[in-house]
Amino acid sequence: MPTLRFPLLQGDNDRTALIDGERRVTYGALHGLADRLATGLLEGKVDLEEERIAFFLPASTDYAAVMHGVWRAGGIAVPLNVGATIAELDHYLSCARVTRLIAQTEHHAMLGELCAKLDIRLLQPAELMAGEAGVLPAIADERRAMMVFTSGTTSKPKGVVTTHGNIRAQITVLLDAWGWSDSDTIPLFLPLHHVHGIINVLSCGLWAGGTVHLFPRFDAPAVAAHVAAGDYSVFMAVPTIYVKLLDHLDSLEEGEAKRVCDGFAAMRLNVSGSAACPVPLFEQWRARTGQVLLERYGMTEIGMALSNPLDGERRAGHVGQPLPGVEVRLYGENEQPIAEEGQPGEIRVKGPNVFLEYWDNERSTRDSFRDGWFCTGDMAVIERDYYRIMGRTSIDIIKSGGYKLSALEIEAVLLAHPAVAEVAVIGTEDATWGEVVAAFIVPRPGHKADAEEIIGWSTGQLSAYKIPRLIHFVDSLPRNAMGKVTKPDLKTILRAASARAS
Ligand code: MLC
Ligand code: AMP
Repeated sequence: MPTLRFPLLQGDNDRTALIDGERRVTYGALHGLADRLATGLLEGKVDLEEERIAFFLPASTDYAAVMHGVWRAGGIAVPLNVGATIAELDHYLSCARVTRLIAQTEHHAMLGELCAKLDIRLLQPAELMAGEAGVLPAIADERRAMMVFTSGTTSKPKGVVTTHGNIRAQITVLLDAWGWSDSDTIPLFLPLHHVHGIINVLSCGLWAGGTVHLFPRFDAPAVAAHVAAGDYSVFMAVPTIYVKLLDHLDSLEEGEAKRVCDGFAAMRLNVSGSAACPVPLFEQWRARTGQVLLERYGMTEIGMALSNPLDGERRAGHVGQPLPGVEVRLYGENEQPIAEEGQPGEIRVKGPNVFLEYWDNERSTRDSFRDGWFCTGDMAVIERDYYRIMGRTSIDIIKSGGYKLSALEIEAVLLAHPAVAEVAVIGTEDATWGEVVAAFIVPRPGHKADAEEIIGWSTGQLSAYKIPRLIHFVDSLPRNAMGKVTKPDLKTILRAASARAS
């Protein structure tokens, strides 16, 4: 039985694993596709030996078959952002030293030149699944399984490498903590190049033997219609999506809005994460749907670490307690663990869920651990036994709609524009997105640039969600005695401006 050999797809063979448009794909069919794809990738070899296989695929049966096929053949799965620009893909593919890229034929024209430049074979899922399934290797838990790119405090995103054992730990802890079962059905509209979509929704759903309903992107009316029809038992999203759903409810006529709210009320669980859920949003969601959001805290490098309980108090503005098997400590500035409640410190994490390394980046890997503890860069405090996230240690990390963005990566792109002499990028608070990207630009003398021109320049180089929403042209940037831009001053300037405007 394939389910015993590779327990990431646990459903009985005739149960529905995926709903993909009009198609229902059973566990048996998905196993078959993954085995055939693995065999196709192996091309007669015994094991891919951690070859990096990238895929540029939207949420689809092919995506799941490719992910599991790469794992079964012993490769490292590198899921790519389907909204990425060629410049971003160039970085991911060359950093990971990818040898083969899987994409649908319709994307081959767009990817062909880059693949030729990087000497990557461009394939499509159907050709890899064309043959019969053969013998597949046994894969040990400590083998590398996946590389997901994450923005950090360096200008280019880093590849976070997790092992099969890490992935297993990240999934199984949630199956227990959140009571997953094979009768669960969950919609998946989150991007599949980040752990929220990959681990919490797709992988948990499939390991539990449940059904995952795939959407190519978040579409409030489409999702709400299925909720109203009572199609789902569990719902997981970033706070921005809950804001967008509340806006959508406001746009519906009363009867339809009630049916959607009733659909949410009937679910067994609504989870929020990837960014802070503001207390007013938590309260509005409860008032409108009767659901008490379960907020949890996680990160690409660790999967999930802290969670409010399934049974018990789910406290607004708090992320609960460490998940079973995940060790969490707060460390103060003196590098000592904090013993009492109420004292803020950096969250550090240890456990089988914690990633192996940043790919090809020994220095960043070393710098991100202290005494075996992974340093998250997030600050928190414990209040009446529950953790509350206070913010990040670096001002250069921005969270917009659940995406983590690096101010330095955006600055590097803007600075390359001929009319830009200096630039500083910050995140500024926003009711829908949590934070939005704001850029302060000092123009180069003799050059003319306007916001439209800068946005056009960024569009070819950065994914849409990284492009600055606010652009301010200034004569100079505030700097301290060392000449460093004082970004907190820029935040204050924007806050004062928005207070004046409202
Ligand atoms: C889209 N846009 C964004 C944006 N998402 N801008 C800023 N921040 C974002 N996050 C842009 C679009 O490109 C578009 O630009 C405009 O906003 C309006 O688009 P939209 O159609 O209204 O938005 P939509 O496409 O629906 O996207 C919103 C969203 C999406 C919330 C569904 O951002 C999303 O899927 N976010 C989830 C990210 C995620 O999964 N993070 C988890 C990381 S893992 P224009 O110019 O075309 O108008 C992690 C660990 C953990 O954090 O704990 O889980
Ligand atoms: P990523 O690197 O994209 O995986 O994003 C991880 C980051 O998202 C964490 O380091 C936190 O800063 C943030 N995050 C995740 N969940 C929460 C939450 N519930 N509250 C506040 N911040 C969160």
